[in-house]
Amino acid sequence: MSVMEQPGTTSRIVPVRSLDVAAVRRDFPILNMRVHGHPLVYLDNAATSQKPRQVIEALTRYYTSQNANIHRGVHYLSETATAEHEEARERLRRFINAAQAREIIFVRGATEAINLVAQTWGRTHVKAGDEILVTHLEHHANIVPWQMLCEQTGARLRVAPINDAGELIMEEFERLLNPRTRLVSVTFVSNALGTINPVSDMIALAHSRGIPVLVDGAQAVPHMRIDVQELGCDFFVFSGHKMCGPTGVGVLYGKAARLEAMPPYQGGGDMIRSVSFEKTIYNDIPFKFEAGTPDIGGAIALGVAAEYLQRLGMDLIADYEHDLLEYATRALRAVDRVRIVGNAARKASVISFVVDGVHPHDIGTILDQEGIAIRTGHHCAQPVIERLGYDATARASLAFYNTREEIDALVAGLRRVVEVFG
Ligand code: C6P
Repeated sequence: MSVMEQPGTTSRIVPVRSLDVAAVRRDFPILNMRVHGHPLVYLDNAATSQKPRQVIEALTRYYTSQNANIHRGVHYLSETATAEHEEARERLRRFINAAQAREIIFVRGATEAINLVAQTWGRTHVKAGDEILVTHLEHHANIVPWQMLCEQTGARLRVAPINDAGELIMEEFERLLNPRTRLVSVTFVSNALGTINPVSDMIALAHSRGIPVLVDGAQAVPHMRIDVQELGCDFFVFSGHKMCGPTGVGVLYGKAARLEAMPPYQGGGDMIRSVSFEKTIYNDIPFKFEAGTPDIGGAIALGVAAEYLQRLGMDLIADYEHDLLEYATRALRAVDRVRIVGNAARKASVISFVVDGVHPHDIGTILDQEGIAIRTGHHCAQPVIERLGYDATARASLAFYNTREEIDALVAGLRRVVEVFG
Protein backbone atom coordinates (compact mmCIF):
# COMPACT_ATOMS: atom_id res chain seq x y z
CA MET A 1 0.00 0.00 0.00
CA SER A 2 1.25 3.45 -0.77
CA VAL A 3 1.23 5.90 2.09
CA MET A 4 -0.72 8.46 0.13
CA GLU A 5 -2.98 7.31 -2.65
CA GLN A 6 -4.54 10.63 -3.57
CA PRO A 7 -1.96 13.39 -3.54
CA GLY A 8 -4.35 15.97 -5.00
CA THR A 9 -7.04 15.68 -2.34
CA THR A 10 -7.48 17.90 0.68
CA SER A 11 -9.16 15.25 2.82
CA ARG A 12 -8.36 15.08 6.54
CA ILE A 13 -4.97 13.50 7.13
CA VAL A 14 -5.15 10.18 8.93
CA PRO A 15 -1.64 8.90 9.68
CA VAL A 16 -0.96 5.20 9.17
CA ARG A 17 -0.45 3.22 12.40
CA SER A 18 3.04 1.85 11.90
CA LEU A 19 5.81 2.72 9.53
CA ASP A 20 5.97 0.11 6.76
CA VAL A 21 9.44 0.98 5.53
CA ALA A 22 9.38 -1.47 2.63
CA ALA A 23 6.19 0.20 1.33
CA VAL A 24 7.62 3.66 1.97
CA ARG A 25 10.75 2.80 -0.01
CA ARG A 26 8.61 1.85 -3.02
CA ASP A 27 7.48 5.50 -3.09
CA PHE A 28 11.08 6.64 -3.71
CA PRO A 29 12.19 5.59 -7.22
CA ILE A 30 15.79 6.72 -6.73
CA LEU A 31 16.31 4.24 -3.88
CA ASN A 32 16.31 1.41 -6.46
CA MET A 33 19.44 2.80 -8.11
CA ARG A 34 22.79 1.09 -8.16
CA VAL A 35 25.93 3.18 -7.76
CA HIS A 36 29.32 1.79 -8.81
CA GLY A 37 27.71 -1.66 -9.00
CA HIS A 38 26.22 -1.51 -5.47
CA PRO A 39 22.71 -0.72 -4.26
CA LEU A 40 22.53 2.97 -3.41
CA VAL A 41 22.74 3.61 0.34
CA TYR A 42 21.69 7.23 0.66
CA LEU A 43 22.82 8.68 3.98
CA ASP A 44 23.09 12.35 3.01
CA ASN A 45 19.56 13.32 3.95
CA ALA A 46 20.54 16.40 5.94
CA ALA A 47 21.96 17.90 2.74
CA THR A 48 18.79 17.07 0.83
CA SER A 49 16.23 14.31 1.13
CA GLN A 50 15.06 12.10 -1.70
CA LYS A 51 11.60 12.67 -3.21
CA PRO A 52 8.64 10.31 -3.28
CA ARG A 53 6.85 9.76 -6.58
CA GLN A 54 3.82 11.69 -5.23
CA VAL A 55 5.97 14.83 -5.14
CA ILE A 56 7.58 14.10 -8.52
CA GLU A 57 4.13 13.49 -10.01
CA ALA A 58 2.80 16.74 -8.54
CA LEU A 59 5.58 18.60 -10.36
CA THR A 60 4.87 16.76 -13.59
CA ARG A 61 1.12 17.32 -13.22
CA TYR A 62 1.68 21.02 -12.69
CA TYR A 63 3.80 21.39 -15.82
CA THR A 64 1.61 19.14 -17.97
CA SER A 65 -1.84 20.39 -17.01
CA GLN A 66 -1.79 23.41 -14.68
CA ASN A 67 1.06 25.68 -15.73
CA ALA A 68 0.20 29.39 -15.73
CA ASN A 69 1.19 32.46 -13.75
CA ILE A 70 -0.72 33.02 -10.52
CA HIS A 71 -2.75 35.89 -9.01
CA ARG A 72 -2.88 37.53 -12.44
CA GLY A 73 -5.02 35.81 -15.07
CA VAL A 74 -8.76 35.35 -15.39
CA HIS A 75 -8.32 32.27 -17.56
CA TYR A 76 -8.83 28.67 -16.49
CA LEU A 77 -5.18 27.68 -16.12
CA SER A 78 -4.25 30.76 -14.13
CA GLU A 79 -7.17 30.23 -11.79
CA THR A 80 -6.24 26.54 -11.39
CA ALA A 81 -2.58 27.32 -10.68
CA THR A 82 -3.58 30.06 -8.20
CA ALA A 83 -5.96 27.74 -6.36
CA GLU A 84 -3.33 24.96 -6.18
CA HIS A 85 -0.67 27.40 -4.98
CA GLU A 86 -2.92 28.74 -2.23
CA GLU A 87 -3.95 25.20 -1.31
CA ALA A 88 -0.23 24.44 -0.88
CA ARG A 89 0.03 27.39 1.50
CA GLU A 90 -2.83 25.90 3.51
CA ARG A 91 -1.07 22.50 3.59
CA LEU A 92 2.10 24.12 4.89
CA ARG A 93 0.06 25.99 7.50
CA ARG A 94 -1.37 22.67 8.64
CA PHE A 95 2.09 21.03 8.60
CA ILE A 96 3.48 23.42 11.23
CA ASN A 97 0.08 24.29 12.76
CA ALA A 98 0.31 28.02 12.07
CA ALA A 99 -2.81 29.94 13.09
CA GLN A 100 -3.38 31.43 9.63
CA ALA A 101 -2.32 30.65 6.06
CA ARG A 102 -1.23 34.27 5.55
CA GLU A 103 1.55 33.62 8.09
CA ILE A 104 3.17 31.27 5.56
CA ILE A 105 5.53 33.13 3.19
CA PHE A 106 6.96 31.13 0.30
CA VAL A 107 10.68 31.78 -0.13
CA ARG A 108 13.57 29.91 -1.79
CA GLY A 109 14.54 28.14 1.43
CA ALA A 110 15.78 28.58 4.98
CA THR A 111 18.68 30.77 3.82
CA GLU A 112 16.45 33.26 2.06
CA ALA A 113 13.98 33.27 4.96
CA ILE A 114 16.67 34.26 7.48
CA ASN A 115 18.06 36.92 5.14
CA LEU A 116 14.54 38.28 4.71
CA VAL A 117 14.05 38.65 8.46
CA ALA A 118 17.53 40.13 8.92
CA GLN A 119 17.00 42.71 6.20
CA THR A 120 13.38 43.70 6.95
CA TRP A 121 12.70 43.12 10.63
CA GLY A 122 16.39 43.59 11.42
CA ARG A 123 16.93 46.83 9.53
CA THR A 124 13.93 48.42 11.27
CA HIS A 125 14.47 47.11 14.81
CA VAL A 126 18.23 46.79 15.26
CA LYS A 127 20.57 49.72 15.86
CA ALA A 128 24.14 50.35 16.99
CA GLY A 129 24.89 48.74 20.35
CA ASP A 130 22.05 46.18 20.08
CA GLU A 131 22.78 42.46 20.19
CA ILE A 132 21.62 39.43 18.21
CA LEU A 133 22.07 36.17 20.11
CA VAL A 134 22.81 32.90 18.29
CA THR A 135 24.39 29.65 19.49
CA HIS A 136 27.68 27.96 18.64
CA LEU A 137 25.68 25.26 16.84
CA GLU A 138 24.42 27.39 13.95
CA HIS A 139 24.62 26.71 10.24
CA HIS A 140 26.27 29.53 8.28
CA ALA A 141 22.78 30.55 7.10
CA ASN A 142 22.01 31.57 10.68
CA ILE A 143 25.32 33.36 11.23
CA VAL A 144 26.26 35.32 8.11
CA PRO A 145 22.94 37.23 7.59
CA TRP A 146 23.24 38.50 11.19
CA GLN A 147 26.89 39.44 10.69
CA MET A 148 25.82 41.41 7.63
CA LEU A 149 23.10 43.13 9.66
CA CYS A 150 25.62 43.90 12.39
CA GLU A 151 27.98 45.46 9.84
CA GLN A 152 25.13 47.57 8.48
CA THR A 153 23.83 48.73 11.87
CA GLY A 154 26.71 48.62 14.32
CA ALA A 155 24.99 45.87 16.32
CA ARG A 156 26.92 42.97 17.86
CA LEU A 157 26.57 39.21 17.32
CA ARG A 158 26.72 37.23 20.58
CA VAL A 159 27.23 33.47 20.68
CA ALA A 160 25.90 31.15 23.37
CA PRO A 161 28.53 28.46 24.03
CA ILE A 162 28.21 24.67 23.94
CA ASN A 163 29.86 21.90 25.95
CA ASP A 164 32.14 19.16 24.58
CA ALA A 165 29.16 16.90 23.87
CA GLY A 166 27.77 19.56 21.53
CA GLU A 167 24.97 20.76 23.83
CA LEU A 168 24.00 24.32 24.50
CA ILE A 169 24.99 25.53 27.99
CA MET A 170 21.65 26.91 29.12
CA GLU A 171 23.01 28.98 32.03
CA GLU A 172 25.35 30.76 29.60
CA PHE A 173 22.51 31.31 27.14
CA GLU A 174 20.40 32.83 29.91
CA ARG A 175 23.30 34.98 31.08
CA LEU A 176 23.73 36.40 27.57
CA LEU A 177 20.10 37.59 27.42
CA ASN A 178 20.17 41.24 28.41
CA PRO A 179 18.40 44.54 27.73
CA ARG A 180 20.46 45.02 24.54
CA THR A 181 19.36 41.66 23.05
CA ARG A 182 17.00 42.40 20.16
CA LEU A 183 16.56 38.85 18.81
CA VAL A 184 17.45 35.25 19.57
CA SER A 185 18.03 33.23 16.41
CA VAL A 186 18.60 29.55 17.04
CA THR A 187 18.67 26.29 15.18
CA PHE A 188 16.21 23.66 16.39
CA VAL A 189 18.48 20.80 15.28
CA SER A 190 22.19 21.11 14.49
CA ASN A 191 22.91 19.95 10.95
CA ALA A 192 26.52 19.13 11.84
CA LEU A 193 26.00 17.16 15.08
CA GLY A 194 22.29 16.37 15.28
CA THR A 195 21.90 18.08 18.69
CA ILE A 196 18.30 19.02 19.44
CA ASN A 197 18.24 22.38 21.17
CA PRO A 198 15.77 22.98 24.02
CA VAL A 199 14.02 25.64 21.94
CA SER A 200 10.82 25.72 24.02
CA ASP A 201 12.82 26.63 27.12
CA MET A 202 14.92 29.11 25.14
CA ILE A 203 11.80 30.79 23.76
CA ALA A 204 10.29 31.00 27.26
CA LEU A 205 13.47 32.62 28.63
CA ALA A 206 13.68 35.11 25.75
CA HIS A 207 9.98 35.96 25.80
CA SER A 208 10.00 36.55 29.55
CA ARG A 209 12.39 39.41 28.71
CA GLY A 210 10.35 40.60 25.72
CA ILE A 211 12.89 39.29 23.17
CA PRO A 212 11.53 37.73 19.95
CA VAL A 213 12.87 34.38 18.70
CA LEU A 214 13.57 33.01 15.24
CA VAL A 215 13.85 29.21 15.01
CA ASP A 216 15.81 27.70 12.14
CA GLY A 217 13.76 24.57 11.57
CA ALA A 218 15.60 23.32 8.47
CA GLN A 219 16.79 20.12 10.18
CA ALA A 220 13.75 19.75 12.43
CA VAL A 221 10.81 19.62 10.00
CA PRO A 222 11.84 16.32 8.36
CA HIS A 223 12.17 14.56 11.72
CA MET A 224 9.55 15.72 14.22
CA ARG A 225 6.05 17.17 14.52
CA ILE A 226 6.21 20.96 14.60
CA ASP A 227 3.59 23.17 16.20
CA VAL A 228 4.59 26.81 15.91
CA GLN A 229 1.70 27.92 18.11
CA GLU A 230 2.78 25.56 20.87
CA LEU A 231 6.40 26.70 20.46
CA GLY A 232 5.30 30.32 20.43
CA CYS A 233 8.28 31.39 18.31
CA ASP A 234 8.01 34.64 16.37
CA PHE A 235 9.61 33.29 13.19
CA PHE A 236 10.21 29.73 11.98
CA VAL A 237 12.08 28.93 8.76
CA PHE A 238 12.65 25.80 6.71
CA SER A 239 13.56 24.48 3.26
CA GLY A 240 11.34 22.20 1.20
CA HIS A 241 14.11 20.04 -0.20
CA LYS A 242 15.08 18.54 3.17
CA MET A 243 11.50 17.36 3.77
CA CYS A 244 10.88 15.43 0.55
CA GLY A 245 9.91 18.55 -1.43
CA PRO A 246 11.69 20.14 -4.40
CA THR A 247 14.72 22.43 -4.21
CA GLY A 248 14.24 26.18 -4.57
CA VAL A 249 11.19 26.53 -2.33
CA GLY A 250 10.80 26.88 1.43
CA VAL A 251 8.84 28.72 4.08
CA LEU A 252 9.16 31.69 6.37
CA TYR A 253 6.54 31.51 9.08
CA GLY A 254 5.99 34.68 11.08
CA LYS A 255 3.33 35.73 13.53
CA ALA A 256 0.88 37.87 11.55
CA ALA A 257 1.35 40.98 13.68
CA ARG A 258 5.12 40.83 13.22
CA LEU A 259 4.92 40.29 9.46
CA GLU A 260 2.40 43.09 9.08
CA ALA A 261 4.69 45.52 10.89
CA MET A 262 7.71 44.63 8.70
CA PRO A 263 8.63 46.49 5.51
CA PRO A 264 8.80 44.44 2.28
CA TYR A 265 11.95 42.54 1.31
CA GLN A 266 12.03 42.90 -2.46
CA GLY A 267 9.95 45.17 -4.68
CA GLY A 268 8.17 44.06 -7.84
CA GLY A 269 5.03 42.44 -9.14
CA ASP A 270 2.45 40.83 -6.85
CA MET A 271 3.74 42.52 -3.67
CA ILE A 272 1.85 45.73 -4.43
CA ARG A 273 -1.75 46.86 -4.28
CA SER A 274 -1.19 49.91 -6.48
CA VAL A 275 1.78 51.61 -8.09
CA SER A 276 2.27 55.11 -9.39
CA PHE A 277 5.49 57.00 -9.87
CA GLU A 278 4.57 59.09 -6.84
CA LYS A 279 3.55 56.34 -4.42
CA THR A 280 3.27 52.58 -4.14
CA ILE A 281 0.88 50.87 -1.77
CA TYR A 282 2.03 47.44 -0.68
CA ASN A 283 -0.07 44.32 -0.72
CA ASP A 284 -1.17 42.48 2.44
CA ILE A 285 0.78 39.57 3.88
CA PRO A 286 1.78 37.04 2.65
CA PHE A 287 1.98 38.64 -0.81
CA LYS A 288 3.89 41.68 0.45
CA PHE A 289 6.92 39.39 0.83
CA GLU A 290 6.48 37.42 -2.39
CA ALA A 291 7.66 39.80 -5.12
CA GLY A 292 7.83 38.40 -8.65
CA THR A 293 6.72 35.09 -10.08
CA PRO A 294 7.42 32.42 -7.44
CA ASP A 295 8.30 28.75 -7.86
CA ILE A 296 4.64 27.83 -8.37
CA GLY A 297 5.11 24.16 -9.21
CA GLY A 298 7.67 23.85 -6.41
CA ALA A 299 5.29 25.25 -3.81
CA ILE A 300 2.50 22.94 -4.98
CA ALA A 301 4.82 19.93 -4.80
CA LEU A 302 6.04 21.05 -1.37
CA GLY A 303 2.42 21.04 -0.20
CA VAL A 304 2.17 17.45 -1.40
CA ALA A 305 5.41 16.59 0.44
CA ALA A 306 4.06 18.07 3.67
CA GLU A 307 0.88 16.04 3.33
CA TYR A 308 2.90 12.92 2.50
CA LEU A 309 4.91 13.25 5.73
CA GLN A 310 1.82 13.99 7.81
CA ARG A 311 0.03 10.99 6.39
CA LEU A 312 2.98 8.82 7.40
CA GLY A 313 2.81 10.47 10.80
CA MET A 314 5.55 12.71 12.12
CA ASP A 315 5.54 10.95 15.51
CA LEU A 316 6.01 7.57 13.83
CA ILE A 317 8.83 9.01 11.74
CA ALA A 318 10.48 10.41 14.89
CA ASP A 319 10.20 7.07 16.72
CA TYR A 320 11.50 5.06 13.77
CA GLU A 321 14.43 7.41 13.19
CA HIS A 322 15.26 7.45 16.89
CA ASP A 323 15.60 3.63 16.88
CA LEU A 324 17.69 3.78 13.72
CA LEU A 325 19.93 6.48 15.21
CA GLU A 326 20.51 4.38 18.35
CA TYR A 327 21.27 1.32 16.22
CA ALA A 328 23.71 3.30 14.07
CA THR A 329 25.38 4.95 17.07
CA ARG A 330 25.99 1.56 18.73
CA ALA A 331 27.24 0.07 15.45
CA LEU A 332 29.65 2.92 14.70
CA ARG A 333 31.02 2.94 18.26
CA ALA A 334 31.96 -0.70 17.78
CA VAL A 335 34.19 0.07 14.78
CA ASP A 336 37.86 0.37 15.59
CA ARG A 337 39.25 3.93 15.21
CA VAL A 338 35.82 5.49 14.61
CA ARG A 339 34.92 8.37 16.93
CA ILE A 340 31.51 10.03 16.99
CA VAL A 341 31.67 13.83 17.09
CA GLY A 342 28.74 15.30 19.02
CA ASN A 343 27.21 13.16 21.74
CA ALA A 344 24.29 15.25 22.96
CA ALA A 345 21.66 13.50 25.07
CA ARG A 346 18.95 14.65 22.63
CA LYS A 347 19.81 14.11 18.98
CA ALA A 348 17.99 13.88 15.66
CA SER A 349 19.20 11.43 13.05
CA VAL A 350 22.62 12.86 12.27
CA ILE A 351 25.92 11.18 13.12
CA SER A 352 29.15 13.09 12.59
CA PHE A 353 32.27 11.01 12.97
CA VAL A 354 35.96 10.74 12.24
CA VAL A 355 38.21 7.76 11.65
CA ASP A 356 41.59 8.21 13.33
CA GLY A 357 44.32 8.75 10.76
CA VAL A 358 41.96 9.10 7.76
CA HIS A 359 40.84 12.40 6.24
CA PRO A 360 37.02 12.63 6.08
CA HIS A 361 37.15 13.24 2.31
CA ASP A 362 38.95 9.89 1.91
CA ILE A 363 36.25 8.21 4.02
CA GLY A 364 33.60 9.73 1.72
CA THR A 365 35.43 8.66 -1.43
CA ILE A 366 35.90 5.05 -0.33
CA LEU A 367 32.29 4.76 0.84
CA ASP A 368 31.13 6.20 -2.49
CA GLN A 369 32.87 3.31 -4.25
CA GLU A 370 30.57 1.03 -2.22
CA GLY A 371 27.47 3.01 -3.29
CA ILE A 372 27.21 4.78 0.08
CA ALA A 373 26.50 8.54 0.03
CA ILE A 374 27.55 10.60 3.05
CA ARG A 375 28.71 14.20 3.40
CA THR A 376 32.22 15.22 4.44
CA GLY A 377 33.69 18.61 5.36
CA HIS A 378 32.51 21.30 7.77
CA HIS A 379 28.86 20.96 6.70
CA CYS A 380 28.46 24.75 6.37
CA ALA A 381 28.80 24.92 10.15
CA GLN A 382 32.50 25.63 10.47
CA PRO A 383 32.39 27.23 13.96
CA VAL A 384 30.86 24.19 15.65
CA ILE A 385 33.13 21.68 13.93
CA GLU A 386 36.15 23.77 14.97
CA ARG A 387 34.79 24.17 18.52
CA LEU A 388 34.88 20.37 18.87
CA GLY A 389 38.47 20.30 17.65
CA TYR A 390 38.19 19.32 13.97
CA ASP A 391 38.31 21.04 10.60
CA ALA A 392 36.13 18.40 8.95
CA THR A 393 34.07 15.32 9.81
CA ALA A 394 32.20 12.62 7.94
CA ARG A 395 28.43 12.83 8.41
CA ALA A 396 25.81 10.13 7.96
CA SER A 397 22.31 11.60 8.13
CA LEU A 398 19.32 9.28 8.24
CA ALA A 399 15.76 9.45 6.99
CA PHE A 400 12.65 7.36 7.66
CA TYR A 401 13.29 5.35 4.48
CA ASN A 402 16.71 4.17 5.64
CA THR A 403 17.08 0.71 7.15
CA ARG A 404 19.26 -1.22 9.57
CA GLU A 405 20.67 -3.10 6.57
CA GLU A 406 21.91 0.22 5.21
CA ILE A 407 23.57 1.00 8.53
CA ASP A 408 25.23 -2.43 8.34
CA ALA A 409 26.49 -1.51 4.85
CA LEU A 410 27.92 1.73 6.26
CA VAL A 411 29.69 -0.18 9.02
CA ALA A 412 31.12 -2.68 6.51
CA GLY A 413 32.28 0.26 4.39
CA LEU A 414 33.98 1.85 7.41
CA ARG A 415 35.77 -1.40 8.22
CA ARG A 416 37.04 -1.29 4.65
CA VAL A 417 38.22 2.32 5.16
CA VAL A 418 40.16 1.22 8.25
CA GLU A 419 41.65 -1.71 6.29
CA VAL A 420 42.73 0.49 3.36
CA PHE A 421 44.39 3.01 5.68
CA GLY A 422 45.72 0.17 7.92
N1 C6P B 1 22.15 22.39 5.49
C1 C6P B 1 23.50 20.42 5.13
O1 C6P B 1 24.09 19.59 4.42
P1 C6P B 1 19.14 25.94 2.44
O2 C6P B 1 20.48 25.79 1.82
O3 C6P B 1 18.65 27.37 2.43
O4 C6P B 1 18.12 24.98 1.95
O5 C6P B 1 19.31 25.53 3.99
C2 C6P B 1 20.25 26.18 4.78
C3 C6P B 1 20.32 25.55 6.14
C4 C6P B 1 19.91 26.30 7.23
N2 C6P B 1 19.91 25.79 8.47
C5 C6P B 1 20.30 24.52 8.70
C6 C6P B 1 20.25 24.00 10.10
C7 C6P B 1 20.73 23.72 7.64
O6 C6P B 1 21.11 22.46 7.89
C8 C6P B 1 20.76 24.25 6.32
C9 C6P B 1 21.27 23.44 5.17
C10 C6P B 1 22.59 21.43 4.49
O7 C6P B 1 23.59 20.38 6.35
C11 C6P B 1 23.21 22.06 3.28
S1 C6P B 1 24.59 23.09 3.66
